[in-house]
This record gives sequence, structure tokens and C-alpha cells, in this order.
Amino acid sequence: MECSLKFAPCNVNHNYCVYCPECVIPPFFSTREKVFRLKPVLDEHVTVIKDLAKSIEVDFWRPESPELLTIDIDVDIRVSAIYLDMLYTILVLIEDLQTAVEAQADSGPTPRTHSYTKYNSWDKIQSWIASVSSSNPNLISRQVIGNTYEGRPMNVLKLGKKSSSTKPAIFLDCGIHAREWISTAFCQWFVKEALSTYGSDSQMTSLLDQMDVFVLPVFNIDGYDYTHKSNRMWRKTRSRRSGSSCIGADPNRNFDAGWCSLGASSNPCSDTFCGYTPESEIESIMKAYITIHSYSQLLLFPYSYTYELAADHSELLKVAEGASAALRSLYGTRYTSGPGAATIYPAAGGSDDWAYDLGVKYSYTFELRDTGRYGFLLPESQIKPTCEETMLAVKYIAAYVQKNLY
Ligand code: 0X9
Ligand code: ZN
Ligand code: ZN
Repeated sequence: MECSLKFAPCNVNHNYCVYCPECVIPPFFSTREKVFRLKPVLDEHVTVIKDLAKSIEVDFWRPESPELLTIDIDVDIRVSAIYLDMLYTILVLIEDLQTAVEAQADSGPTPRTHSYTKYNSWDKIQSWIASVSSSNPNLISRQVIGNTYEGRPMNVLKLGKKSSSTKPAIFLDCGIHAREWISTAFCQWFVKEALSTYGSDSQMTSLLDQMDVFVLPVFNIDGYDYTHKSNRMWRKTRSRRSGSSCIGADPNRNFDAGWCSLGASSNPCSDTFCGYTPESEIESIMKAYITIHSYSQLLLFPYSYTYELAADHSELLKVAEGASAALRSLYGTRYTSGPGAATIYPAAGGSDDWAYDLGVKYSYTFELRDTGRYGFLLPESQIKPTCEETMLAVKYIAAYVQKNLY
């Protein structure tokens, strides 16, 4: 049915609806929050959404800020339900965010110890890092590479068979964005799998024999801790600066790669604030890699700071498609692959582009499950299947790199 001449048609399931008053159903007066998906298909829709963001408080889940809005990309936003009547949109992804936050943890008591199928607090991850790194000295070691703004040590785990010569390496990091909890869960899963399948899985054995994998389990520790204790939807770091009451910068806009040009904000209060100077965030000191984010089911590679194709575009695409196919083979989860700017949105200052421009040819950003049903609030019951399928893709890339060392 047609909702309005000006707006996209509304189907029965409200899947393609942009403005459709009859879809905005009670309860209007809930004081809780809702997440909406908007499907702008005309420039006017984009304007409407941007105006909306100016007049009420809107938390952009995807894309990350109103500056990144364009037609034909899905927009997921979180707003207080008191603004419902101002919303020109329809599909209610999560009926009631508060319920979704609660539903995310499986029922039953929270274990006191670390669990690979739970979203662990930073304290639990920290003790896990200590115990896992002393569990198998032949395969794993740890190194402190710095401290976060709030003074937490950043540990990198080095996985690989000890060798007298320097081995080629892969860098894997998780948790650049605080609220993307499935990402953080994946790095822990990867370490577990590496340690437990070395010696039995031929691919893992050969990988760790020939290469080292450096794993940074939580990049943005301060932010991650904050999402557990204060604000589940926090994205940025927690750095402060006198003169601004707004806290943090987006670590994935802070790398020195087209810094603060496209798709990044110079407003300290924005969720995509690029920082006062490139690499002002102390967290941005590591080199090289695969970086894990959520959500959208994408496998991205450079560039995001320009629409120009990377010199290695066709090879990067071929490997990404192979990795996506490997991922899909387990549970049928579909990923889209392509260069960041064209596939998700242009956004400068990301770690993948930065690593690539430093000469790291195979530089990939994963956006894990899902496509928006739960978004950042992916239920714990999906940790295991998500990590299992993602392992296949990461191992595919690692095996390719191993065979094509440059
Ligand atoms: O916007 C981002 O930083 C990433 N998406 S997220 O929803 N996890 O925030 C995408 C990063 C793609 N790469 C670059 N922009 N360089
Ligand atoms: Zn409708
Ligand atoms: Zn992210």
C-alpha cells in the first residue's frame, strides 16, 4: 500500500516503509526507547532525517552520524519514545530497547568466571588474559603495548610457535567501538580456538608454525568498561580535555588516514569525533591487520576515506569473497564485501585504511552479525555460531596471506 505520495510505499510487514502514519501504532506514551530503521529513498527523506536529528536527540546506530546519511542506505536510530510522533519512519526493529537489553543476557545466574559464550566484563577479560597467556608458553605470550587514557594496560597476545627467526605476522583486534560486544567476544574465541586446535587442525597448525598472530582482545578498554557500568550504547574512547564537556573520540576516525576529512566530525560531542589531532588517542599506536566490528554482516577493505579503488582492489575483493563464502558455508549467514566507502559509507581516519597505507596489503574490517534485528544487542546465544562462522573467514584470509607472503 502507499503510505503517502511523497514517501516510499509501505508493505504489509513495514519493511520498506519510510513515512506511514498508520504504522505508528500505540503505545505512544511509553517513556522507554525504541530503535527504528529508516529507508530513505529520496533526497527529501535524508533532509527529513537530518532535521529530525537537529530537533530531537537521536542516537545513530547505522550510519554513525547524520553527516553520513545518503539515500538508499538503511538508517538505524535509537530515540526516546516520547518523540515517536515526530518520526517519519516505520519498521520497529526492537520494540522496546530496554527489554532487548535485558533479553540479551541468557537467563540464569551470571557466572563469576570468564565464559566464551557470554559477554564478559573487562575485569573478567583482564584475568582471562593473564591466565590464558601463562597457560601455554610455547604458543602464547603477552606484551603490554601501552595504557589507555584511564590508565588500563593494553595487552597484546602473541600467538605462534616460538621461532629463532622473525616470522611474518597478522594483527587482529577487537573492540575498537565500545558497544560492539560481539566483536570483543570474537577475539577471545579466536585465542581459545588457536590454542585448542593447534596440533589437530592442520590449517591452524601450519598458520601458527609459519606466522605469528598478534591479538588485541579489547582495543577501547575504557569505553568497553563504560558500556558495562554506565551506558551500554557508548561508542568512543573516554578521553577528556579541558574546554569541552564532551568525552571521547571515535578511535576509528582517529587514525592518520585522510584524517577528519570524509565521514568524520570535528565536533567533540559527535559520536564520530575524529579527535583533536590524528592519533591523539593513545590507543591508536599499533600496526597492521584484521579488525572486528559489528553489526551489518560486511567484509570491508580499503578505502573508506576515498572512493578511489585501492591498488590491490581486485585481489582484496577476491579474498573477501572467498572468506565470505567460507563464512556462509556453516550457517548460511550472508556477508557483502567491498571497499568501505562504496559498501557502507565514506569515513576517514579508520584503522584499516591506515594500516593499508602503511603497506599492510591485506587489511580487512569485519562487521559481524546481525543486520539490525538486535544490532549491538546481539543475544549471547548467538556468540557461539557467530564466532564459529567468523573463524572460517578469518582462517581463510590467514591461509591466503600465508600462501601469498609479499
Ligand atoms: O564506521 C566505522 O568505523 C565502521 N562501522 S561501525 O558501525 N562498526 O562503526 C566501519 C569502518 C570501515 N572502515 C573505515 N571507515 N575506514
Ligand atoms: Zn505501514
Ligand atoms: Zn565499529
